[in-house]
Formats: sequence, C-alpha cells, structure tokens
Amino acid sequence: MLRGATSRRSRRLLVTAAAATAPIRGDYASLAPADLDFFREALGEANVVTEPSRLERYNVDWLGKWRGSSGVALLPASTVQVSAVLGYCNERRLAVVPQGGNTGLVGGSVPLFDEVVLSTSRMSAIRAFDAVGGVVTCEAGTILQALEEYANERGCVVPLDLGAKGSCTIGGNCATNAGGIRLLRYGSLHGSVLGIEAVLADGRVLDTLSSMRKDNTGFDLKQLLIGSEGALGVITAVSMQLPTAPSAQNVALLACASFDDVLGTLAAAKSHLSEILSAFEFLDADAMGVTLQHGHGLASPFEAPAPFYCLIETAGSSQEHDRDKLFAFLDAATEGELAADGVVAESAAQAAALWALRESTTEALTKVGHPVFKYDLSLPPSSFYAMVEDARARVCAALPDAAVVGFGHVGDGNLHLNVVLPGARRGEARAEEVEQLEALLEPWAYEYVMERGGSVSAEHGLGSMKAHLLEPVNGPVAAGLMRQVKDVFDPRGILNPGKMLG
Ligand code: FAD
Ligand code: 2HG
Ligand code: ZN
Repeated sequence: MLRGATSRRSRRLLVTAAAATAPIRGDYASLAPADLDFFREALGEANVVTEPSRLERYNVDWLGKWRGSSGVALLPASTVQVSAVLGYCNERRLAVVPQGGNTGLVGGSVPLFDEVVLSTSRMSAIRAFDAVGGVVTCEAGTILQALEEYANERGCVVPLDLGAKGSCTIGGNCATNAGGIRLLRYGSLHGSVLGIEAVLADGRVLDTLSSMRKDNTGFDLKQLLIGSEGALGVITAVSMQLPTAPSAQNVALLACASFDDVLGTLAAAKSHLSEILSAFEFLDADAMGVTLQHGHGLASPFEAPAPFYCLIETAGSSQEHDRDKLFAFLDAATEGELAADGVVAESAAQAAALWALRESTTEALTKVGHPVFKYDLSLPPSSFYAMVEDARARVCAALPDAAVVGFGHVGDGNLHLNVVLPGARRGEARAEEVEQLEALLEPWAYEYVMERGGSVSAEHGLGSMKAHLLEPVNGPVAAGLMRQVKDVFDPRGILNPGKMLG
C-alpha cells in the first residue's frame, strides 16, 4: 500500500469504529452583557434576538432533531455588519453558527450548545443582473424561490431546484453544495457559481464575485466555500450563471414493476431524450404511499399502486419536437415492458401536481413519526435499491411496522433512504424501539455504502449528524488537509464548531 493511503476495506473498518459520540463544548467564551451591547450598537436593537420564544426557531432544526441553546441570534443587513460582528466574535472567541433558511437535514444549521446564531435572513437583495451573460449577483439570504421568480421574469431559470425552495437560501445552498432535481441537467453548484463574497472568521472580506465564466488566475477559492457548511466563512453574496429558461417543458410519471425496470427506463430516457432530459427521479411504493397518505390534496394518477414510479421531465426549446421525442420514448418504454403504465401532464398545473408527488415526500415522512432517520447516499446502480431491500429486511425483522422508504435522484445515483417508526416520539412514544432502530441502522448503513464505493452524503453534507465520518470516509490525508484549510480560514475555530470538521 502507498504511504498515507487507506484501502476501501480499512476505511470501512474505520467507519465501524467511528461511533458518533456526544459533542463536547469547546473552550469558547460565553455570551456576556457587554457582547449584547456591542451587537445592539452594531446591528440595531431590533436585530439582536434574545427573547426565548423568538430564539426557538434559530435553535431548532427543520426536522426537530437537533436543538441548541443559543442566547442570541444576530440579523445583520450587510456584509459590513457581518464583518463587524465576526471580527468581534473572533476577538472574544465566541463560537458562531451561520444560518440561512434552517432547512438543512444534517444538524449543521443550529447550535450544538450556546453558539451565537448569525442569520442571513435580512440579506436578500439582488445586487446585479447581466442580461446578456445571464449572470445574477444576489445576497446570501435570498430565498431560492424568490431568485427563481426573479430569473423567470428575465427569461432565465436558477440551475438549482429543491423541495425546500420556499425557505432555503442561496447562501445555504452554496454552503451545503445542494444538489436537488436540476443537477442532472445543469450540474452542481461548483460549475454554476461564478463567484462568492464571504466574510472570514476574523472579519476580512474575501471577494471573488465575478460575472466571468473563465478565470485562471490562481487557486479557485470560491470552490472551497461551496460545500464548506459554514466552517470557513459566512457567505454574504453569490454570483451565479442562470441558464436560459426552456420554452418547452414536459413531465411524465411512469409506473414500473421492478427496480431493474426503473434502471432500464433511465437508460432508455437517456438515449431517447438525450439533450432534453432535465430530471429523472424515483419513488418506491412505500415512499409514494406515505406521500399520498400525508400530503395535502395529493392523488395518484394511477388506479392501482405500483412497486416503483419514475418522474421524468424534459426541457427544451420546441414543444412539438420535445413531445415527439417524449412519446417515442414512452412507446419504447411500454413496448419494451419497462413501464407498466404512464401519464403525461397536459398542463402546467398537471405538471406541478406530478412534481408535488415527488417533492412532498420529505414533509410527509415527518408526519409518520419522529425522528425520521435519513440516509442521503450515492450508490452504484447494482446496489442502489438492494440497499433499501436489505435495510427493510434488517429493520422489519425486529420492528415489523417500520416504514422503510426509498426515493430520490436516481438519475444522479443519489438514493434517499428514510426509516421511521409510525407514531414514535423520541423520549416519548416508542422510545426504546427508536433506540433499537438507530442501532440497527448505524453504522450498518454507512458500512454498506463504503463497501460498495458510494458516498455517505450525496448532497445534504455532514453537519453534526455525520461529522464523525469525515476522517473514516475521506481517509487521514484528505481529512488532515481539510483541517489545515480550516486553520488557515478560521485559526481560532469559531465557525460552526463540532459540525463537518468535528
Ligand atoms: P441552512 O439549513 O440554514 O444551513 C445549512 C448549512 O449551511 C449549515 O451548516 C449552515 O451553517 C450553513 N450556512 C447557511 N447559510 C450560510 C452562509 N450564508 N454562509 C456560510 N454558511 C452558511 N438538499 C439538497 O441538496 N437537495 C434537495 O433536493 C433537498 N431537498 C430538500 C427538501 C426539503 C423539504 C428540505 C426540508 C430540505 C431539503 N434539502 C435538500 C436540504 C436543504 O434544503 C439544503 O441543504 C439547503 O441548501 C439548505 O439551505 P438553507 O438556507 O436552509 O441553509
Ligand atoms: C429530496 O431530494 C431531499 O427530496 C430530501 O434531498 C430527501 O428527505 C430526504 O431524505
Ligand atoms: Zn435530494
């Protein structure tokens, strides 16, 4: 073996050994009255939140799984204010959690202890739009859906879309390197983001904002901030390439009898639809069942349930041409017996209704029980759905009524495996079974993925949920380099401690 290299097998063993342990509060200062005086002076009284009832939303994550006890949330309105606040926190060694829409699913966006919450919610201005180049520059707190509407009014789309679009922010999207349902078409944010402005821990402003696609003048530092989960700096603004809005869009939902048929349908979609294929998502019968049961006003277009569903979208510039291609593909899929049934949306409203079936699953699962165990995984096709079946067999042998569902971005090799006990409430109803469920799933799920060359976090990040996996999955050399980078950006370690970098 090469010096410093770790084999996949040895990394799998490291995953087994790396049990998640209770986080320990670092040697940070505690919030003092003089700190609040400084923050009020810098931001204005109204933008320093200390009332417990108003703090609740900053201390608890979207899933209600992680809860901190911060005594203050700061709401700066400008990069200058972020700089003043961070410079001060760095001097005082107050730990800080950057927060956008607080829709993250891995416990990265809320304090673990009493960290100061720095919310970008008041930073939502669009700074510039270059109509010729299709480049927008917006502040980090801009809500994704608001940016999409802004883009649509100008004949463009945002190259990113996800179910949390009504609440998540562009800064949070960049900080998590969010994937979502358009990644198949437009690639990751590492390609679409042209520049980032971020305030470093000591208050210095790193400005890489640009409307240029090409720039080879040294290290591409913005790439380090994309996916940095609040550990390297507070992103304050982003410039992004907006693709031209497609003038023709079609959505189809197909029912398949087996997961092999889902993969066959994906292969057929790629070859028949090629450049107009813009999304390929899947749900299994259980994911669809939960969605229909708990999603408001949702209905299946099919008379009978099917084992699997594929949601396929095309986006192009000629409706006639795209429809021809879509129907040729559907003929091939049904004649080849890949799809047992299928519907094509005949209006924008019908297309939205089909998309709602896929986008409502995450919320629907929260109504089944608590907590929902989420595994956001990259897996090769041969293991992709086998993992859901293996998880189901393992879990249901002990807990027969557990809901074990699979859905996600199958076109990108990204599985969302979710497991939840109906009626459970951690620490309340079914508490012992919840502990049993967790022990059945972890580290089993992570080992399973590592053995097959996948990723334990395809798009949601590590947060506090998977911080203990940073080194096992990346190996000591990569993890060590990441920690050295952290030291360069944030030598006093005030930014989001205990999360991604442990
Ligand atoms: P937050 O949740 O507030 O923060 C997330 C992380 O980024 C934290 O570590 C935080 O410290 C950091 N952060 C936030 N803002 C900044 C900033 N300005 N500077 C530095 N660090 C910052 N994710 C996907 O990838 N694909 C999906 O398809 C998807 N679908 C979802 C659907 C639903 C219903 C929900 C609830 C979540 C979904 N997510 C998905 C997860 C989540 O929405 C994304 O991770 C999103 O990018 C988080 O954005 P946010 O503004 O809410 O960030
Ligand atoms: C999605 O693709 C999100 O809908 C959330 O990434 C996935 O709930 C999940 O596990
Ligand atoms: Zn997803």
